[in-house]
Amino acid sequence: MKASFYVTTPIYYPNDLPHIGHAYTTVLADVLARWHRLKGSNVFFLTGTDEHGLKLQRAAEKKGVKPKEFVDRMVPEFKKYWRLLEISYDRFIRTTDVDHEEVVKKALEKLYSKGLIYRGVYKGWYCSSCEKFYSEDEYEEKEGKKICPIHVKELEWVEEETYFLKLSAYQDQVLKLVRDTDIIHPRGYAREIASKLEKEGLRDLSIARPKDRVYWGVELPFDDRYVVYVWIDALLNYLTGIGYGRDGRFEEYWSVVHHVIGKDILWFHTAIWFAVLLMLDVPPPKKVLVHAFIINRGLKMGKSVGNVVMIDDMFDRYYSADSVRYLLMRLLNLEKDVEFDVELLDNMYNGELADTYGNLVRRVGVLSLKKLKGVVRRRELDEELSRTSREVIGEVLELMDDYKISESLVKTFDLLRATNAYLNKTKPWEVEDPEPSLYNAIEATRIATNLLNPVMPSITKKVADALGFEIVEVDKLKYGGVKEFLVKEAPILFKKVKSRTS
Ligand code: ME8
Repeated sequence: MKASFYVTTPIYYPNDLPHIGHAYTTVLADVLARWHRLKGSNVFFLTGTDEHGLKLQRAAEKKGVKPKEFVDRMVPEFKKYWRLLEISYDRFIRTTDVDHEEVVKKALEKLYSKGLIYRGVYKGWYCSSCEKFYSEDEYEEKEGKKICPIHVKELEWVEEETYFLKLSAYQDQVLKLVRDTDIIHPRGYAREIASKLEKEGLRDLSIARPKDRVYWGVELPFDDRYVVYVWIDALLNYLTGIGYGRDGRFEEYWSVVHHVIGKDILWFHTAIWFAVLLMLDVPPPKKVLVHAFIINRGLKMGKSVGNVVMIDDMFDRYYSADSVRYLLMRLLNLEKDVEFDVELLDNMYNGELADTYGNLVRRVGVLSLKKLKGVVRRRELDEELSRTSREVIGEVLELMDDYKISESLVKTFDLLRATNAYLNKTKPWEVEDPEPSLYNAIEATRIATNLLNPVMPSITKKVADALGFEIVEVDKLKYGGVKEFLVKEAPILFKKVKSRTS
């Protein structure tokens, strides 16, 4: 039976265009989706937009349009960028989708009828950019003002009658899931949440907003003066996306769900989400895969800080989706923040993509056409390249299954470098019988290209077409597996960028 794989990204706030921080997460999720397709699994990949709440309401008001009109205008922009980056999602969910609003209402009804929701008064400091309340030990203080540590802007005092969700009743069960299972990855994040739970506990959460303040949301099914708190609405998208309550696929995909998120929304996706799922009698996610931030000048990239790099900027400099995807995944670090450094990216682009991969493909292409009229038959296999290929396949399989994408790219490039060195050593341009050398060089190029396919889907397809092979499922990938290459052309894959320092 085929294995299944379900991967999600956060649903982004469409108050602004997505930037490379959003692309970082979305490309990561896409690479995992493509990797699992390459492993022969049934894959479902969900992304989308988080359209309700105060932040969106205010963004629309600022533009002088109704919230729905505003989000309807923004969604095509997100889809455009994801198309540009070749994001292969199966569904783009919007929290304004009818089936989602139904799921939110049903879930809230269930929680209410189970006696898990009660009325009370909430007082606290709120950040509308995070859409969350900050406690005393979480916010920062500057000149007597309470400041959001993420958006570096003043918090607002909110005091209102609301409804609470009894998260506190689930504190022990949630702590167990956080501490004693391997759901949260990497484990440092699990320790962080466990320690927060131990220190502060899991407090009941205000899950309703009075319509006279926040009118843009899903109405509470048991009190029409309120809308549902945007984070509860948003988290439930992961259930709607695969047909919760109405579709047989739900069971299949839910048991293998991987939530890919940035570390800013870790608490919501662990403490709060695990408790809500327990309340709904839905098993916890299989994985919450967390990454750190891309930072610029020491701060998390964000519109309110004014240090964002846009996706267009990356395309202007590195030309194609494949190179942008490669560079983002090459930077990827789950544990540590990475500084956006153009010089470093230029060097990776020129040194790895252009000089190593591009140059190799061009060389084997040109030589095959010139020396063998493009027909390269299988000859004796080079032992060393064959062994290196086998090792690299094995290591990449392990690394990818451990979400170590950057490391797996480095490994694959070791094979490409070894192949360039092999060409230098065997010199097919001057020997009498260049076929053994060219066969082995193309074969190693094929293996590397196949492994790079999830990260660079178009360029690898172009290389496969030019050199005359197919991208195959990874378990069928074997050195020496191709009898004959019919090389059609020798493409130039990457145009070098002028490094700022050169
Ligand atoms: O939080 N570095 O949406 P959002 C790395 N709607 N990743 C970054 C980043 C950066 N500098 N900036 C943004 C929300 N991200 C909610 C989510 S899900 C049920 C609801 C990525 O538009 C990262 O994945 O603020 C982060 O978690 C996400 O964008 C936040 O997107």
